[in-house]
Amino acid sequence: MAINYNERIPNNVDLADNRRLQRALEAWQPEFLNWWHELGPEGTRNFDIYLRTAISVEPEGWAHYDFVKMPDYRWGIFVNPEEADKKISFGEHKGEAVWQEVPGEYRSTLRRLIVTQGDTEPASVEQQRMLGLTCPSLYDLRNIFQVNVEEGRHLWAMVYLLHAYFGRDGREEAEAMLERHSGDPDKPRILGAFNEKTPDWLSFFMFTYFTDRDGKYQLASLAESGFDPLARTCQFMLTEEGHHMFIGETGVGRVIQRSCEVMSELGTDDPERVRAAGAVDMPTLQKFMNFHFSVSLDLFGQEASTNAASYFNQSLKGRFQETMIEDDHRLLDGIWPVHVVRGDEIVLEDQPALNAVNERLRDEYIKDCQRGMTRWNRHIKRSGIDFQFKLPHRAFNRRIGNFGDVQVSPRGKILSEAEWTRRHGEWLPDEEDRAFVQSLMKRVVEPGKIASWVAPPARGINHEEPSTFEYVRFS
Ligand code: BYC
Ligand code: FE
Ligand code: FE
Repeated sequence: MAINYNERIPNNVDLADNRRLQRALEAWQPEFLNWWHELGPEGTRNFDIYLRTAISVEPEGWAHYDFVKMPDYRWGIFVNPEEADKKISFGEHKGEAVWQEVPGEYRSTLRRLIVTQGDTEPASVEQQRMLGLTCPSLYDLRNIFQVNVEEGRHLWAMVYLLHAYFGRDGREEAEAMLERHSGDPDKPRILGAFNEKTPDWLSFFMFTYFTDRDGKYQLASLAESGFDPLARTCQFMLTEEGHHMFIGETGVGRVIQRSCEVMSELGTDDPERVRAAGAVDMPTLQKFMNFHFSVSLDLFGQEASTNAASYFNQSLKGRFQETMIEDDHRLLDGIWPVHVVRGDEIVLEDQPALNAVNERLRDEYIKDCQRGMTRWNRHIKRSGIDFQFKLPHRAFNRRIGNFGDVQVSPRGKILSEAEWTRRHGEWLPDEEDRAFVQSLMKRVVEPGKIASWVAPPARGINHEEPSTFEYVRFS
């Protein structure tokens, strides 16, 4: 299953054998490139960047590392191979052969899922487009480009499905992907988090830790789909996703490490003095975590969702690692504990598992967020600093679902509007915090040099030495 790079659109889906589809995608390609030039990474023309490119979909050896001149990156369409005799693993169609074509009755539902997934990919590129101008090091500059080109490729992945399986409506949806824009008041991106700003590198690291991780869980659920082309597409996207979350975890980790070093050198944790030394104080980091975690929790949808129940029943979107779960995979009479507001308290209540599919996925996600945070906390402890980060309560700062119209503290206490107004600045970054973080954003591009607020990476990309390697060459 090697990928053919001799064609205009690199692919492993035999595009050359389907002239109509090939022509349709070749007509979309220049629109994508226009979008990339206008709303992709700012000021990167002619940068020579050390990037990985997919060369096969085999788990081993799928990636090739080399310098790529920025506009010449080759976005392609890569799908995992079909498995012989693969069966649908959940929902009404459990046990039937997976579908290689779209079942007529699920056409609009599937299209909507694919459009929602696809919409997030270019949205994130738009959100991050100015960050190259203030990169903390060449290593980080290279990493953000890597994420951006791969999110661009994820858009290609969804656009391929739309063109290949949804005819004219699919082509129209593919065009609309380039017409909605992050934060656009008239044509915003579909999901909330993708209309927020990513104005600085701390936000970028938080985004790749918390929001790309929603990508992992959503893609994993779609990778279970009875519609096999979607499942196989998402399986390959997940291979790329690991590195995005790695950038998030190590990025936030390096910021924390630098703050710990500064606190040890100064012999104080006084936030003002940490800031004066050019590092980010721990309370500010906690506020950024609170923000990105809560905004990402909204991406899982409502706790009780008939949409999610239908997706599951119709065998279109499964649960995380569906085949590893030991139950009937139908959820006919299962229950799931769900957080709900009762009076002035938040309590756990058993609800039908079928309606709680979103909440169950959110539960998995929260556990996963906690794992990286535990690793950060371990490093803090080891460096002798008396501080531990904590995930806020899942009801904190939510817009969607059971907690969308109550105000809740990070510890899970329901607050009056007045108390929220008075106190939210303790929990979420305020303008002054954001202005401070922005003041740290200075471009550093000498090989091996690094900004004041972040520690150097422990390891380089593809075993290259981070202190000398020129990850990006400017010409
Ligand atoms: N913002 O029944 P509900 C990624 C809407 S990230 C705005 O709970 P459902 C990436 C909802 O659409 C992964 N609106 O909805 C990461 C619905 O609208 P209607 C992206 C929202 O469908 C970083 C209504 O509220 N992939 O890949 O069960 C960088 C009722 O809600 C939001 C996917 O999302 C929101 N946050 O669940 C790059 C997978 N939440 O019907 C990339 C595909 C809900 O009233 N999407 N609404 O008009 C889905 O599976 C589902 O659409 C959702 C929502 C899980 C998002
Ligand atoms: Fe993605
Ligand atoms: Fe990603």
